[in-house]
Amino acid sequence: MNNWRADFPILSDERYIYFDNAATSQRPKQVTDAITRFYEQDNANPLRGLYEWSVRATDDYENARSAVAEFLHAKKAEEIIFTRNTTESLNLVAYSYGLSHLNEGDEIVVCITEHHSNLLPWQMCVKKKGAVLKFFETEPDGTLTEEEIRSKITEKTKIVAIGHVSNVLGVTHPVKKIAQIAHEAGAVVVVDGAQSAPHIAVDVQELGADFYAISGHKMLGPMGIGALYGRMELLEEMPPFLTGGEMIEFVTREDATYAEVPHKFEAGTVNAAGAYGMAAGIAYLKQVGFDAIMQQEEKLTARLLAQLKELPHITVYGSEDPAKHSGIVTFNVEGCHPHDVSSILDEDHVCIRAGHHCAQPLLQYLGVNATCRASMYFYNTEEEVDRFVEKLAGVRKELGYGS
Ligand code: 7TS
Repeated sequence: MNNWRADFPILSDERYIYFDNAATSQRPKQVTDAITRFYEQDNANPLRGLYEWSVRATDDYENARSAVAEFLHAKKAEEIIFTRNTTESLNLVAYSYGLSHLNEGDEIVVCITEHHSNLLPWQMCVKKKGAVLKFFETEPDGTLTEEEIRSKITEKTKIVAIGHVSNVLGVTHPVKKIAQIAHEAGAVVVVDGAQSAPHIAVDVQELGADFYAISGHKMLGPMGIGALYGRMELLEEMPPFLTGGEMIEFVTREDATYAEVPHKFEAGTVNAAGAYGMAAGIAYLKQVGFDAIMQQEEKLTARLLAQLKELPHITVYGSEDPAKHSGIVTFNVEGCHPHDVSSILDEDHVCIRAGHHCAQPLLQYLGVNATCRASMYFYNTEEEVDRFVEKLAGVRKELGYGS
């Protein structure tokens, strides 16, 4: 497994332990080379020029769309809209679908584990349309029961917006079951796939997702490119989110008709190099394979959980089962603020995330203000886990505790 590391130039400095992969992954050379190749060989404004370079740039961009469609198992490439990231994808759904379909008293259901990106857009809909926001509440280990799902989805539910994998607990929510129950109630299902797409094979048709949002930068691709899958029947009847160049069919002084899906949702010059780089990241992930990714993450998580159990003063959040973490381990060190823990670890070149992880309602639910989070990916090693725990074991002493 570790031979993959050689493709990641930033990981060649062995002093560093990068355990903040849930914030953003690292990129293999294949991805940065692809971006360079686009700019050095095919660069022109895509979708508008009638000359060779522009045609090549357009092909790169549209082939990337097909690659994302295949990756998510969408029925058609046109069901993929390129955005900047998961946040923009979810805002697109909220502004375009949400505002045009919600009425006063309609219910939107999210989960208590949501990242703010899959919460604030729905709060906006609630404020603008007089809709009502409801929350699935999880078991202490982060799992969701069918009983809880059924108790929150009613005939008033119009949208169920669910994060597939929690960025704090790493737990995978039962999206297929949620979609089945939501569809029976006549609601659409919006899935925040920011933390799932890098770790597990996603099939939007099999899951029954109506919308599925992902970020390129969390799955080996560049920053500034993400995607939204939407079911074609829904996308076709939705109004545009942003307006301007490239998303029109015909414009008069007073009015405009819009381009077909997906271009209706891609106003302005697109991030073709980003899309091309994202496709290179997807090609790389395919080479590694999700079975191998999950296996390595589970192995590392099991090792980390076992060692943390042996350390005094550590509280771990989430499941005891290493298979239910997607490589994410969230914890606290008794008596130490997570920011202090992270800063002390940084002196040893250990990179973890500390704070509220943009999931404040979840932290309130867990009864904490902040936590530390180590998030591992397939290129991390058991040696790094051991070294990380060794460094962590010294943190309390650094802060003046006897042990
Ligand atoms: N949804 C989830 C579940 C996330 O974890 C994140 C980012 C987002 C949405 C937003 O993604 P973006 O690409 O639009 O920014 N999560 C994190 C994190 O856990 N640490 O830094 C960013």
